[in-house]
Amino acid sequence: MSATRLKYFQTGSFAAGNRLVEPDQRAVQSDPQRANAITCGHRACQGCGEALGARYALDAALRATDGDLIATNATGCLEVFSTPYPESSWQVPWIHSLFGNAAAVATGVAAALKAKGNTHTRVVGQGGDGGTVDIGFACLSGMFERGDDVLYICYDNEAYMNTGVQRSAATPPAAYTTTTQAVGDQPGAAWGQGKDAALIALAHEIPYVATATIADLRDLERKVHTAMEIRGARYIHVLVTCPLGWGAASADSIKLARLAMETGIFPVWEGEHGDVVSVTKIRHRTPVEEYLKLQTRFRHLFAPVRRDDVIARIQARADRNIARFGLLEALDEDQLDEAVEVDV
Ligand SMILES: Cc1ncc(C[n+]2csc(CCOP(=O)(O)OP(=O)(O)O)c2C)c(N)n1
Ligand code: SF4
Ligand SMILES: [Mg+2]
Repeated sequence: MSATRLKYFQTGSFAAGNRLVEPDQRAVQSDPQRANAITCGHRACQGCGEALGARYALDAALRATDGDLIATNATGCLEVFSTPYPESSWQVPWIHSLFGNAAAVATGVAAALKAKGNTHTRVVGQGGDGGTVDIGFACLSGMFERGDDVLYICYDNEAYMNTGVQRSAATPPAAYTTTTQAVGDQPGAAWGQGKDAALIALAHEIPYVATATIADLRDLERKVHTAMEIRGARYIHVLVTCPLGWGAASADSIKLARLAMETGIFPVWEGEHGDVVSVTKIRHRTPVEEYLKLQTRFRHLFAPVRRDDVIARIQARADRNIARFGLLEALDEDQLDEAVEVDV
């Protein structure tokens, strides 16, 4: 599926309306006949990036399969807010797995379909970062290495939000969570821990791996569509904002996701069979401080004593991503050398 990158006509507002592009380039959400995987009535917080990301991802998967889709869902916010018993917001066949086995349940559904001779119904597994990167990782890795015919989507809000904001292996260093308090010389989540699930997925050399954010929903839709055109194990890691867990304004959800991308904190790329094949370039290097200061999970870096040392270390991580993935064409050689040499 091709996609035209929109220009930002309204500089500074981050807005690019459907009215500015030709009808065939408009987002499907402007179409009253659009697919609708999650209807109104769910209990997500205002501004929940996970609700938005899941809706766009599953809508895209529904369109790609003409609605012939089954979804599995790990325990977590997405599962809880969408299915308060006995109700459900889902408009697709949907099964709640355990916290740690959404990938295995998806594999089982795909195997059952195959055993029945059904080659048309497709399967999507879903989970939060805790359910994916932590407790569900063995099931996911097995799904990858066996090449099971499943698209697995991780909605990464960088902590265990459903149970009250505990650290996961996707929580960034220095972030406050209820299990990484902002105390001591190195406040917040420890440095040198955690893992990059998308790069680990890529290392399995599966047919398709991508990262995305809710700041670029057209890009997310395109990646889901691309993934659904491929058979075998596929993985998409979506950064989704969480106003509650990040201590951010609900209205800043999209802005924060965009800042995560434009600072280099969250690189957006696509990979095939073990290689990165495309990256989303950023226009200019936005200082990480712009991103950090909008979230109370990082407020201990600004008061009562400003921690320039920690902010510089986070900047170095972002710069390393920019250099590693070639995110910013404008970086000159000296800056690139400087970025890769910083010890993070
Ligand atoms: C085996 C097991 N341990 C712990 C839990 C409790 N639990 C439910 S959801 C959750 C955290 C979910 O975090 P994540 O996967 O990141 O999803 P989020 O809520 O952040 O979207 C935990 C610890 C559980 N359901 N099962
Ligand atoms: S706690 Fe976060 S992830 Fe959960 S519903 Fe609220 S905003 Fe969404
Ligand atoms: Mg989470």
